[in-house]
Amino acid sequence: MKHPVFVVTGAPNKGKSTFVKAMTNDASVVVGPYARTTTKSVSYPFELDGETLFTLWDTPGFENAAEMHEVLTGWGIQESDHPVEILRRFIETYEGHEDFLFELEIFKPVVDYACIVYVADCSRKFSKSEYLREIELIKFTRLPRIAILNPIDGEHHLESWRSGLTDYFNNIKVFNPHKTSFDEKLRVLGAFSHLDDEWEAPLNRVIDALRRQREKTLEECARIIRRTIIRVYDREFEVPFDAARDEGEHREELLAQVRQFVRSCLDEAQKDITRRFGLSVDVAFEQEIADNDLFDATVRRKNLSVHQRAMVNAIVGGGIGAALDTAAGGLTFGIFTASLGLGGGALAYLKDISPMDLVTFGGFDSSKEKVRVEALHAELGMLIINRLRQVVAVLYNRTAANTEQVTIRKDLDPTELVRMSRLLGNMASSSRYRFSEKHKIELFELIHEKLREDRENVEVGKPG
Ligand SMILES: Nc1nc2c(ncn2[C@@H]2O[C@H](COP(=O)(O)OP(=O)(O)O)[C@@H](O)[C@H]2O)c(=O)[nH]1
Ligand SMILES: [Mg+2]
Repeated sequence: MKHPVFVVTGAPNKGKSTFVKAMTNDASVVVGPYARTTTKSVSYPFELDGETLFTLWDTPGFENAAEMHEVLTGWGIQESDHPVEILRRFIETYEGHEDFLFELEIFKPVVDYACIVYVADCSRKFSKSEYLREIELIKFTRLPRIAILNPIDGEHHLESWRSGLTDYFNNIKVFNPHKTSFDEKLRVLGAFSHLDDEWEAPLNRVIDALRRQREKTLEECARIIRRTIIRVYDREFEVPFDAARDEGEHREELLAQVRQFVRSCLDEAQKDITRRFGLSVDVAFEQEIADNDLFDATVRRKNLSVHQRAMVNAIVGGGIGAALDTAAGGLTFGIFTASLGLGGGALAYLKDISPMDLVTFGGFDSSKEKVRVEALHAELGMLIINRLRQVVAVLYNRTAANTEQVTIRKDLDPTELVRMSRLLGNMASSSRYRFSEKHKIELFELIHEKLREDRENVEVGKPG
């Protein structure tokens, strides 16, 4: 069976190419700030396991829709004529004719049966004189057709576009390819699937496959994050004792080692995660996920709230353990924050945090040959999880077209914090825990659960 074909059209510079890029995730789609960036129609097949499931055509914008419309109506079309046949005739007649270069590019892929996707910018005024001819041409084909309203600078004229287009299209969807979350993309595919009965099955397959692929990817990401934590906790750091240097200098050197190692582990995990999402590894990351030095105070603050840090340290330190045991079941965030606000943990955070406090150093004994790191703190594991959660949330919602900021709205709740802190505390301090199957599974489950929850709780676009 022939797979579904969508020809993306519209006036110049309305985000047609950006739409194609977002839907296919194909980085090679050319998007430009000037009209006429696209001059030839190009097809972008969407493949899965080597099979093409649908094709999107990126086309140049309309240039001479009014004249084309005039020619067609001048031909005195009969009701019995099939519009696609008339289009064929038009293409044959005007092949190579420079008045209709772009119109021919648009309609050539249409005549083998396709759905027409009309992209318009609903932040600009809907003007009949400007757009009527092109939408009439689209209606003339009697092919399935859908309008995508792209709010490039906001939805100011959404309603006038809706009412202007409603008689011409089978469906109208608002979709901003710059800010699309993964789920919205599936929503558009869902709308596509309703345009033609025969397309429902293949497009549902695409949607199912994308969903399943995402589930699998999240599971893999949870494994990558777990592996990163175990790797970091399991690493031993030591430097030879040097009588000419004091304790502080030895510690600095050890800290530099840990810092470097954690950073390289994070870089590697990030690359690995990026690959799982099928994006290229050299995708330009914005600041929010670019800085992997978790020992830097600013980066650290961004990845662990005052509240979380206080909790992790209080729980691991056993300070308020018993109280938390009973509290974890039903306490709200507010009460938690308030009670901890009085405790040492939160206050300590408000003072300057030091990279040294993520590491416990071994004793400084001049008779020993080496100075070593005794343990890394649970807080470091928490920082790694939060940092990589952010990476996953960004990539989950990233398409080749979308470079917007992604914010995770909901954080760990108290119960999760307690469980995670306890587990990390145990794993950080003993290899017995680190390598116990039971604890490894528990860590995986906690991370996986969080990743699945995060995707419902993200905001795509500049906050506020
Ligand atoms: N801010 C913003 N810019 C967009 C959006 N969609 C497209 N653009 C920009 O508009 C310009 C034209 O986009 P393009 O896809 O090449 O338009 P086309 O000529 O219709 O193919 C490019 O500079 C895009 O980056 C959007 O949703 N938001
Ligand atoms: Mg274009």
